[in-house]
Amino acid sequence: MHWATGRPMLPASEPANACRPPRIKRYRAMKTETPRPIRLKDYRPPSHLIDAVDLDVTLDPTATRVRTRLRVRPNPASDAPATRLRLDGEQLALASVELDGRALAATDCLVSEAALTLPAVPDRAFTLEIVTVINPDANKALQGLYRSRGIYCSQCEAQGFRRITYFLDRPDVLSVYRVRLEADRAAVPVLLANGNPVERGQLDSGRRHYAVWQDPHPKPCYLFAMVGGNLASIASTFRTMSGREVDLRIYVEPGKEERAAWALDSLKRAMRWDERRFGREYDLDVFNIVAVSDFNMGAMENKGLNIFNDRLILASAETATDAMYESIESVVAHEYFHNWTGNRITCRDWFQLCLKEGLTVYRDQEFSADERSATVQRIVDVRHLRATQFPEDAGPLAHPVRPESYIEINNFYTPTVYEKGAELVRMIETILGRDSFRRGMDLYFARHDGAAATIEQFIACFEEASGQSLAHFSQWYGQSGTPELVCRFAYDPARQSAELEIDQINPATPDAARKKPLHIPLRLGLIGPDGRDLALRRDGGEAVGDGLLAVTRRSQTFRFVDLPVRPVPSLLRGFSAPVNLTIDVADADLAFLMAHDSDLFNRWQAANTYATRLLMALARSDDVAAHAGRIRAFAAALGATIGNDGLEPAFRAEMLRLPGESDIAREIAQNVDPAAIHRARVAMLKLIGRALGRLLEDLYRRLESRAPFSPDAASAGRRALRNVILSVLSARRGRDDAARLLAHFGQATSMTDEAHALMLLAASAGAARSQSLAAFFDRWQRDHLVIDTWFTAQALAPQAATLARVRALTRHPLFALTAPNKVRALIGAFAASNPVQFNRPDGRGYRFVADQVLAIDRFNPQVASRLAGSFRSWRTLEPGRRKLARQALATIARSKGLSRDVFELVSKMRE
Ligand code: B3K
Ligand code: ZN
Repeated sequence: MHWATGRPMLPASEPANACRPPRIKRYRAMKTETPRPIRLKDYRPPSHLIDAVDLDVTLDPTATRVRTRLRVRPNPASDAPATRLRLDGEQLALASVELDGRALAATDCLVSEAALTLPAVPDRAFTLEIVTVINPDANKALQGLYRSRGIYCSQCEAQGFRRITYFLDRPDVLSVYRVRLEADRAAVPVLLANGNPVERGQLDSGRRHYAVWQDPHPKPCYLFAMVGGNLASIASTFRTMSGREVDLRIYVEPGKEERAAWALDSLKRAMRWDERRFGREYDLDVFNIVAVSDFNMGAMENKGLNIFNDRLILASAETATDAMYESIESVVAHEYFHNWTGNRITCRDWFQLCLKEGLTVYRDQEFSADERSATVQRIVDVRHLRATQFPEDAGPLAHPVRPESYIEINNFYTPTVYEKGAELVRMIETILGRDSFRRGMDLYFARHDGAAATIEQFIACFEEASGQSLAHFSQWYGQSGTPELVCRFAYDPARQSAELEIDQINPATPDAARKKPLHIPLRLGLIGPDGRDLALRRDGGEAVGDGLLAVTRRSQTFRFVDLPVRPVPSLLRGFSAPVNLTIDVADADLAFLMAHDSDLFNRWQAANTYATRLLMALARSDDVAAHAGRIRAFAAALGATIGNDGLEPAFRAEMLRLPGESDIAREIAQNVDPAAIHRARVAMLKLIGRALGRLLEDLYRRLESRAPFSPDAASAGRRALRNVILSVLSARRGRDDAARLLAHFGQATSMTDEAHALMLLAASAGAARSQSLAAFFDRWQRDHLVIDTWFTAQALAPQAATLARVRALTRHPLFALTAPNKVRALIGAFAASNPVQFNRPDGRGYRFVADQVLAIDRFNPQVASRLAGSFRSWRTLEPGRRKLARQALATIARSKGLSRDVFELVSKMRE
């Protein structure tokens, strides 16, 4: 009997023989007992497999009805009893259950807050039909099915499908899906699901309609997606390498179609690149992308129906910065690349997450490197890795790229899994060489297509394809912490040889005290006084092909011979491994590397090391005059690069960008005083601005462009250099500098220039600050994406008044705590990117963020948990701030009803 046709949950109409529905707790986080960790070593195959899923969904804002028909069979690979079936399910109103067409009695099924258990199913294949009712409008966790600005959309990774229907919600259960969606035709004219469209029609004299979608590729339920709403679209076609025509379409809010052109162009370039570079062809007749406003993260790779945060789709010259254009290009590519690395081959369990994420980040980085400047891309990626992953690895949240346990899997979509995971793939390529790496990838695609795989299986493909053992290397996957290479280089003029001694230190982390030495590929060069690389020959005459050394032990010495002159070593070229490297090099040698290294990444690294060294010295003593000579010498070395028109502007921009305050804090590592770091950075910028004034002013003028806006890499590079110059010149705070900044803002012809100037103005004092913010607000208040820049500019201002302003802005009519983009733009930016005000010495920054974490955790645990992560480096602070941060964390920990997400993070941070 079905009793979901009317309202579910009404006990009066409840038939005696049906399963009793669970009492729904409406999207409130709950914690009844201390959550227990899930462990990799406990992995067991599923008791059953689900070969086919047939869904029939009737969309309704508060009572969407989902009829699920599952073709279930016992899993031959499982030793669990085949007669007991436990299906995951949360926040569901269960309406009915039928097995092979027979309604189940209440005694045949047990319903809890987390599952539906059928204790006596047949020991053979059977069909299960389940009807659930869900409430999209009440769903502010944005997991499962919800509505964003009137658009129904779903988010199932990691465990959202269980909020749509009861299911084996784990990635190693792969099924083919047929989905029928039905809705009011006027309110919901567009109905989309995974796969290919197979049927559509009208009902109820055209008042209602339906669409049927079929996905022939078996997939885990986390890749399921459905969308319904009033959406407009832009379309194009793509002819694949074997000549098939694919319809491409991007759905956006009506009126915003033109702003999706760059995303569509990026998609086509990504599709072509994956064919050329990896031989991967797209495999459905259509590829759809939908942009929605409320999304917990950037985007989601659902098979054939990617769903995106609209800030990663919509762009126009007036509204998007170059950085946004770049992000759109790389995230569209990333989600597309998942079609093979993630969707065709998925993960056996969530511990293998880096199998799809690390690999796909590696692929999108390579795509961006090919589309843009490879050197600049590497610099940007390494900067990002160091800014996000290194602190994670050095703090209480350290975990291996493949973690061994979790309480809440959503807490493990981390920089370690993504960015360090990508570095591990890159190291495999470095160690094996490009051709063997490609053969390994080909084998992986061929062998595991259509299956759920593990890291061991991935590694085995490279070992087989190359004939090389990766046994030692693969320990990277299980060991957290950033290795440190302490290097000493000594030249012996009498013997015309040099020795490079390397100690590998593998620091203890809270998750594991004992560490093993890892296999670290170290690329190096030795540069002669004329600026050219010398031939690398090891003792015994062995040539070091491609400059690659294998550091495998705790202590190793490499001896190089036939060196007629003292060379300057250039180590870790291209950042060949995610490690910290220290070597005692003179300032003069760093200046030499900045000017001569044939590896452009290491030229940037030399500048970065040099600048960091000076900034650390400045932060230790406020005596600027004592350091002025060294800073001027650095500025002179920098000036030679910045003024070199033979180098591309984007690279010069990276050279001129000083390390950020958090970068300096990371290097200082203990007893950090964020205010001293801030003062040091301001002072150094000012000195460089003065030392290079004429050169920078001249370049600033020469880089001005009157050409129409184009988002290409070369144009963006020129804007980037001009904007960094503007920052350095503005730091001098001269009258001309203030005028230049105001003119830059007032005459900006792109959002890149406008937003950059706004950030600088918002950080300044005086009338220009409030006037520019007001002007920006007037111009952009109706654009829900651009206005985020206005929130962020205010959140990042280093003045003491910022906290009060941020607090007031949380009550602004355009702000909503339930909108993740707004939370990230205002509170997230304050906590993560304004170190001096988040770490106020009075602790009010911490208390404010802790309060926001608790408020958000009541309805969106994932966003709350991300925000709580801002405290991850609290132990590195000086004692006064450390104590206040600890108190704020204790306040969160003491609160009742924490979600699993926040509970896990805060517990780890306090350990
Ligand atoms: N796979 C998604 C991330 C899902 C996050 C779930 N908490 C997007 C991506 O990495 O491509
Ligand atoms: Zn991804």
